Amino acid sequence: MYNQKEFMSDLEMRNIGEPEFIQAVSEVLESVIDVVNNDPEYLDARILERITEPDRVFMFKVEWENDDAEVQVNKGYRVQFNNSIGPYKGGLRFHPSVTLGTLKFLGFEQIFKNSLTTLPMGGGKGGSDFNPKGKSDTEIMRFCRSFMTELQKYIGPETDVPAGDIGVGSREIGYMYGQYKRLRGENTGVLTGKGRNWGGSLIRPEATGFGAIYFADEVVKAHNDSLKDKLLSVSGFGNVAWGACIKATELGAKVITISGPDGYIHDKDGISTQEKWDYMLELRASNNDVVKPYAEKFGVPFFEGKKPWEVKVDIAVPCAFQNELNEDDADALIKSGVKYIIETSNMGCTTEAVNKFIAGKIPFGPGKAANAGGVAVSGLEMSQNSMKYSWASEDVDDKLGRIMKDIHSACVTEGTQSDGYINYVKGANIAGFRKVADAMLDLGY
Ligand code: 2IT
Repeated sequence: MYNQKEFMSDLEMRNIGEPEFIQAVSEVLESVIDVVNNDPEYLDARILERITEPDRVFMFKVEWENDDAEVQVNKGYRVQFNNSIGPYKGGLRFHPSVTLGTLKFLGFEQIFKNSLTTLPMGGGKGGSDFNPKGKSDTEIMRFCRSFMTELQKYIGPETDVPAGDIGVGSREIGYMYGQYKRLRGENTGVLTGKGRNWGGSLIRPEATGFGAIYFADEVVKAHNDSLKDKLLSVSGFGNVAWGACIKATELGAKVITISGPDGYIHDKDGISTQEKWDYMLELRASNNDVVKPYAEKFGVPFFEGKKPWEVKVDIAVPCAFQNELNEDDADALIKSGVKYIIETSNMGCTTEAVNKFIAGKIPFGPGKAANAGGVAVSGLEMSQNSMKYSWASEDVDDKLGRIMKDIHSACVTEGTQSDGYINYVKGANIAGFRKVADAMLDLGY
């Protein structure tokens, strides 16, 4: 039998200085501890020790030259966490905050998320402490080239398939894929999130945001409610927030906030026109990492240094960063009458915030379920690359919708409490965990 406290203190001793990883494991453990303790096979196989230790971690140096011909050095990583159900799969994050601990938390979450998608993908994550803010396009290209020169040794279409994450979009994927091809001469599905002209899947750019809103649609329906006329607050202004604004509008809801590291904008009319969506893409492509110009362009209020969780809405949709929504934010949202939380960033809410929502019986869709649409369409991109074929956008969108529906059902099956409250956190963790743990049993050690 596992003792939860002892297991966690032992894990902390073995993973010093990695608080986000500890947090991610602790949240999964909380959900699955009873499942494991009631299964002699899981106990005998020491599943928890094995699933919390990455298969391997690569750490490497990335040397590149800036536009002033000065030599720059960054850290590069790839964490191959678990490949029991398929090739390692997960994004690359370029952000100055990236550490090994960050990527271990993201890789760990990815195991269960990928399992939930129903597609055969294991968990991995990678990235660098490279800061794209203020960099020129050629600097980004040189960095990506150098990063891939090393990364290509560890990845492959049947072993480990990276994609984008924060700071890595189709531009960066393009430069990395170009270098992979230069070095290996292969046209394969070694990366996903590729451009549509060179092997990418339609709907991949939209997939995370669309998927989150499909998931939200399932959540409201399960509560005899609808997205029609609902007010949403979204954080972030990147690819995920963009997709969420588009799909929410399509389903009759209104997104009234987006945010950046500089603050948030409050657009009462809704971020609901093609012009506004296109402007979000422009903002992202500028590499400035600020949202204030949106307020100036569309004449709406900007709240410097503030988070959008102070705005009264029906549904809060964090789409930016881990732990971006804390206990105080949760209190403010609950006080103003929020009805649902759709966590779309990876571990976007602190443990304390999640516990508040659950204690308040507010339906809370965790990131590993709500944002799984992104990696799901990456899985579909892999399928299309393997077949040397491409599906129409309606086909991909339809598959995405069905996957999000299935993820929601899995959460309901595993997470419905005796009082009828659907604990989506527990549901997602147990459903995601079972499949991987059972595969580990089947495969031996
Ligand atoms: O967090 C995520 O699921 C992603 N960044 C997407 C990963 C992928 O392989 O598309």
